[in-house]
Amino acid sequence: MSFQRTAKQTKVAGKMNFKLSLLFLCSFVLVFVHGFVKAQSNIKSQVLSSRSETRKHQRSVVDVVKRGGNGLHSKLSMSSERSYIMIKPDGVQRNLVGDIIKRFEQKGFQLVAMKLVQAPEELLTKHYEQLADKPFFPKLLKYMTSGPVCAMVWQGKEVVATGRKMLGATNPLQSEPGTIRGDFCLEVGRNICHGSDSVENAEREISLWFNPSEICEYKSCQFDWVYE
Ligand code: DAT
Ligand code: MG
Repeated sequence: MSFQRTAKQTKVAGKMNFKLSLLFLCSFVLVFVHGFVKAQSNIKSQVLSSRSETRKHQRSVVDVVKRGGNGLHSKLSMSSERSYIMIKPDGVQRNLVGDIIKRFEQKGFQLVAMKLVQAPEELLTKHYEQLADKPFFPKLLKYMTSGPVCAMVWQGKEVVATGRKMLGATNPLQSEPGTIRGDFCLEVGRNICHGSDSVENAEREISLWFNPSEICEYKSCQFDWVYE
């Protein structure tokens, strides 16, 4: 028996090898293509599901804000109360504008409008219309028109009631130390600062002293550090 291949046998073996290699290559290509297509579809479904999660999250945030569920809506509405605060002519002349503004700023209130005004008598008569029949009214008008006032609108949670506490009593001698009138003045006719006494009066006074276009609307960068 001879172990040497004939030429014909070698040719047949060569053809077989070629076919096997081709088969192997085709299977390899098939496996590769299958894996690639599967990976692509996985990525696509992941992207789609993350998009739908994002949409779901956005919808739920909007719903929550609409309902006021996470407090954002209520946070915005409770922080939108406004008060008319006015530094009277003696406060301006005594360079107390900065000290008074500082107290409101430090408390966390937001300044939304401010201007110096040499107020005409008619405007002050309207502003103090509830005191028109008081004996001190003419003196009050003379004092309030004796120089410029610093007219301001401050905004924030319960700013009207809190602003009144920060001002102190009408008579400075009865104002607690630590309040503006308690710290800076002595006489009722020189009590340096005005603050609205109710939310309704605040809106009335703001509309007397300011045009709507003079009042700014902006989100303070401190907002989320002042309100929880
Ligand atoms: P407040 O400014 O504390 O709201 P108010 O509205 O009763 O007090 O009076 C407005 C201003 O009028 C007050 O800041 C100072 C003056 N005033 C009030 N009572 C007075 C009085 N008895 N004598 C003199 N001026 C007075
Ligand atoms: Mg008053």
